[in-house]
Amino acid sequence: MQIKSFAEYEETYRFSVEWPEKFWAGIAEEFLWRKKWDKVLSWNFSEPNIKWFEGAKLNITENCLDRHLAKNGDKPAIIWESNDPDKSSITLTYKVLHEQVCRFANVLKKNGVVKGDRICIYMPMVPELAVAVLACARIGAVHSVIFGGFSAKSIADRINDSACKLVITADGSFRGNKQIQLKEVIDDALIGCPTVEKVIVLTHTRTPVSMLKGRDLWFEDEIKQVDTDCPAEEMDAEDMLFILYTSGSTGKPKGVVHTVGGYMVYAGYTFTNAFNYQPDEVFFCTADIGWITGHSYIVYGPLSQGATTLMFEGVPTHPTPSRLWEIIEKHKVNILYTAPTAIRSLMSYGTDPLKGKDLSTLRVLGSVGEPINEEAWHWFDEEVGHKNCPIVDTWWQTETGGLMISPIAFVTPLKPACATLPLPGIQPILVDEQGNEIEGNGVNGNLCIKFPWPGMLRTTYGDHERCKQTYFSTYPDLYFTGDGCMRDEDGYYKITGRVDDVINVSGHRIGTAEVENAINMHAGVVESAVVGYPHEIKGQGIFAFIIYPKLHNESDLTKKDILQTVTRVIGAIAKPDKIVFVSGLPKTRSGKIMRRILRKIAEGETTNLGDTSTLLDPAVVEEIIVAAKQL
Ligand code: 7RM
Repeated sequence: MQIKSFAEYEETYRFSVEWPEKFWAGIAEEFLWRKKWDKVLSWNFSEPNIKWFEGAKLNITENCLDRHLAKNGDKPAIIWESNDPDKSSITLTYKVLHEQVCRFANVLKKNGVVKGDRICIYMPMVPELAVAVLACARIGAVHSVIFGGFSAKSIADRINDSACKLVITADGSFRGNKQIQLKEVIDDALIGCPTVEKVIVLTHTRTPVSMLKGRDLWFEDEIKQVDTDCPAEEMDAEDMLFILYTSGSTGKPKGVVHTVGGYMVYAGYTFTNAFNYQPDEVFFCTADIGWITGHSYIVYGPLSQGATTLMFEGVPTHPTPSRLWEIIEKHKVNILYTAPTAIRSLMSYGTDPLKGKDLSTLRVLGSVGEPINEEAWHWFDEEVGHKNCPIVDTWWQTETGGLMISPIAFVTPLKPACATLPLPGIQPILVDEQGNEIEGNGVNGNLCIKFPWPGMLRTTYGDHERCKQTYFSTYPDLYFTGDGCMRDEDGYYKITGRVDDVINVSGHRIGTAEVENAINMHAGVVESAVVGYPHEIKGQGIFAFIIYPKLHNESDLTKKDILQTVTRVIGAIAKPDKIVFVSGLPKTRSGKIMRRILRKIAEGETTNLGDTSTLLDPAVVEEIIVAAKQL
């Protein structure tokens, strides 16, 4: 199923558009099914209702584990590299991983988990996290992984939204020189989570934790009490595999739902093709499993293809800016998949940290999470790839399950900082504000997808109407991505960034409304408006304009207090980088905040603010400009 030449890509692409069902059935044939499908696809984007491989029976872990045992049982499945460079790495072969997954699946069963139950996972980047994820999938439980940087309140909201029955966590996590007391955060969260019956706690940082009688259990104790035989639960292709919460432009994060069959086929197919994975290669994705990139390209994509996936607990620049290069050298990494924010951060140390590091095993490089700037692209190409490794700039989303618009390594002719062309089966279209298709090349528009693909979201958990409203109602019969996009003279796609109120901070999606709600919870705050602004390392930073009438002399302390509130309500990842206190916000006569103007001010623009004729009170703008300048 690996595409070998550009001509073959073009031919495959044409076929996939003309005969989508035949195309995807052909790809799906390469996976292990207990029973094949009765129907490849039924769909409409109006409800929406999307079903792939209806009637098929399978278990994704038999594809990720069991089917590799006979030939590749002793091949490394997961190589784990600790946060601490002096600690030795751990290798789990397919045989060992299979055994651990079965064992932990039996632990879940022993604690009353059955098919369909939702399980919250809040863990450090350790092998047991992958084991926990796969153990859920083994028995048909639905995992909801929450990134280690979210607060107790965020966790509680997510646990309650999907009524999780059990939580899997650890005492704490290491990230660089920071430690997070994961269990403590879970304890705080669970005060408001009546559905959670059991908490399984892994020992990792060896920080003291409180263990509640009758609720909390040690991971290490539990796995001793079960055996390693755990037949996989037979799943329907359209049974739920996982929920992953993601931010949008309004309200609370949505639980994006992916199902077993289509997601598996899509993650596996895109992995093998875009990265040109070869047997025995080591694939290193630097994302956290708490995000979709980790789900699809640390766990499911690589393992479904029998690959070796490297899992790194720490951060690329700790304890020194050479760390990432040392890991590549140590584990002879062949494919490196990372984010522009990481590249820019590494780039800021110059090329000294690279000196003497053997990166000659690298064959393919990948970028994901945000638009990559040309400077970072060239640095990656020259200093890391030595102009010898194709860079795949992969555009996709939590909702798409896998890569959508991306070069295929060694196949697609590249352009710097460009996601290039849709993968087979993906039908992008650009539309204007009214939803009219923008045809031809050399054009800009809002990026939509007009035909289903197996990895797409099926619903948002517990609220199908919200899924419809968010993704399928802006433009009838199209999936709307929320991204702006240019199609250049050659028909290549270049993503320009979000066109909605979502900020992309270091490749993490943060809704402006969410941050505003958090700020507004702080005593003394009357109103706030949050926008993104260009940030050298993070891509975008968070800029908050806050009305706080009773400001005292120590306004810096008040700022810190507000940051503390945001940390409590959402998590440290949503802390504004800049705060200005203002007496009013630019509003239209109908009371809408004119974010367009605030965005310009946040970018440092002072004169050219666009059309301000609908402003209720122009004096407010003058004041804000002065205040922003003084930062
Ligand atoms: C995989 C992931 C999705 C949003 C998406 C875009 C932005 C992601 C690229 C990109 C330009 C890229 N999922 N985005 N990849 N923009 N070029 N290669 O990041 O759900 O967390 O974010 O990220 O705005 O809509 S996500």
